[in-house]
Amino acid sequence: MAANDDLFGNAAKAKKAPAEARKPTPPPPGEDGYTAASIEVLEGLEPVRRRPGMYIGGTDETALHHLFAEVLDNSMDEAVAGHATRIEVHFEADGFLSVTDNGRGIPVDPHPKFPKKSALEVIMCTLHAGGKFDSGAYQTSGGLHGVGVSVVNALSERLEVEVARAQTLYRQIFERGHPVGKLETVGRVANRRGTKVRFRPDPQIFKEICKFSPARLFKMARAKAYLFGGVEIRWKCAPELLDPAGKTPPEAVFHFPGGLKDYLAADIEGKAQVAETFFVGRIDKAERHGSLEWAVTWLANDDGFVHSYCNTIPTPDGGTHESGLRLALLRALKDHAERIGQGKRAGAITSEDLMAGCAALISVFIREPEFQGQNKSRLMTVEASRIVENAVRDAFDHWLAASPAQAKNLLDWAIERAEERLRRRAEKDVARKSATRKLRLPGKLADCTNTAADGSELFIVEGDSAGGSAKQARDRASQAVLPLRGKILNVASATRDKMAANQQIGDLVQALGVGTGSHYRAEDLRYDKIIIMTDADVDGAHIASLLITFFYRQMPKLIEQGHLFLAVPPLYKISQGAKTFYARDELHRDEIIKKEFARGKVEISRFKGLGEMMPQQLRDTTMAVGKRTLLKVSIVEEDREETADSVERLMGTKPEARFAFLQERAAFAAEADLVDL
Ligand code: 28F
Repeated sequence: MAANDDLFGNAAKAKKAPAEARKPTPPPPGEDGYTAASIEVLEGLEPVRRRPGMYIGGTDETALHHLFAEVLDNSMDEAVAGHATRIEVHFEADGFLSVTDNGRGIPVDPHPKFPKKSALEVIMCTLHAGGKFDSGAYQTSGGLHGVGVSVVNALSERLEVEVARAQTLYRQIFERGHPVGKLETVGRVANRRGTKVRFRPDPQIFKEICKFSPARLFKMARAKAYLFGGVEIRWKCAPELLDPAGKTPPEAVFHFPGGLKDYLAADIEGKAQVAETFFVGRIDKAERHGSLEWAVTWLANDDGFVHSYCNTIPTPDGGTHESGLRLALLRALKDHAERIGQGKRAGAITSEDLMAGCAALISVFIREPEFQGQNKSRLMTVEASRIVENAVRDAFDHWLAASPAQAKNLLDWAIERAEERLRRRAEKDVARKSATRKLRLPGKLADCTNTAADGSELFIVEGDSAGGSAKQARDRASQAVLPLRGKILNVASATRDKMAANQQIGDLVQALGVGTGSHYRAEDLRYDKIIIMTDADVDGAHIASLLITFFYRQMPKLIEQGHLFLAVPPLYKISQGAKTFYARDELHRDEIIKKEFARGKVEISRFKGLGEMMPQQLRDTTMAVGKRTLLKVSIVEEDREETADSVERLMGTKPEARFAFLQERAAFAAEADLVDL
């Protein structure tokens, strides 16, 4: 597909401006239609180093990996434009990361406005708006989505660019955005072309984490290959950089001509589906506006997801392409129901019912997309909704008509979900109607007097004795306590019925006031903070992991919206006379002794459990706002898959996976803890 393939009708559709308004004709373009003049030169790179957060959202690990995304997106743009077929990603032992494509090669001719500088140097050293469209060199660009490779240059302690173009190899080196030499002609290269960017992030900018995570790089590269089947991406990583227990290989080749179909199959591996086959499709010239691809299925027992992309860039906050998809699926299904005489029963189905269990991927390619949000994570291009809806609805009509059995399974499943939702709402209404009847709360809950969720906290504690201490130690106005008796159900390996029958889970769900799974309603949450407060021992850790598994599987939004915390009770009390300190672990204990008790004898006692702590101690060390330590439970966006794998491996139904995990880490178990497995 050559670059000048007209994938998008916009240019043809745009009305010609009246002659006098037209800009002076640009200088004659080079042999490949590129003119350097198309890059608007805006400003130097100093602002980028001063406030990196403005350009890459921060300097944490996620921001660090945006550097890789930016460079990779530029190679992907070359591939999507039909000029590159291969990309290599190589993470080297010395911490350098290189991306190489076999595209046209960044232009090196002198820049008309800066005759002494090459176009390459201007691109590398100036923050420029995406001139990618003016020059006609590209039809779509993910790279526009980001901030340009110059930002990567500014934030790298060293960056080397090699360009192979017109049988000549050029190279230029930069340090922190400044050229350390002029563009040099290295020599002739017979059958090589393209661009290579090799860089190492600057530890002066990325102070905490300056090392790429091979697992993240691997997944980001793989995702790109799924999103554009016309490119082969080769992955290579120095073996010494790999986590021995991880699953990231030192080498891999990603090439998925099957596109999103393969991606979806990998995403839902093993989960039961409502219909046997996926609903997949792609349109390469939808109404001459753009191209799109989708892969959809419905999961019988798991909550679904929609992952969407624009120009191979993830749009985690959805947008117009996703709304077009949802609308198309719902309308086509209802039309189908009408056709087979089930219109009435299907009337109750809402988009939430249908999408709750829907696992869908959608990828659109749009010229000059509009995004919303600080990190441009939501697509706003209005016509994307119409393009997607028309294309998907038409295709889904055919899919439903072509396989009546599958269509019936899907329709029955959707109707069941709608009816279940209506039943739950009826129950809620009954509860609400009997206004006098108190909200059904578990007897064991010692609620706080505040009725508003804002500022209220729920401590989930293990056992009645800890519960007793916590009830005495708490601030009754804002702190509620729910004692759970013994180990709670492991929801990762329990059936839905077993879960529904479990008293502890029932109490927890009632106390929180929200439903589980797709019935979770954030606005009904009765507390702002949910704090798991278990003993600082193995059993306490186990209870905490069971509770986290429950929230992760049944109320993931509660974690994603930052409501879940772990209390950190002290393990040691250190005193000398009237002077008392508390330590959360051995390390903290030794630090305190060194710092606070340099001289004389100290008395050290270890807490066996919360139940044996005096309420005052519990309040002053673990519960009181401002005196306590809380750990927030969160899911790192890029580790979503990793997290799902870990929960499945550690808590899931396959003991052999747990066994393998223990074996791999046996070396870390203290001697005393080794058991004869
Ligand atoms: C490892 C990262 O950055 N590859 C790239 C090209 C090719 C052209 C280009 C890039 C600015 C506004 C045109 C060449 N010849 N890999 C990469 N490959 N940039 S970045 O042009 C940039 C100009 O539009 C290119 C003809 N047209 C475009």
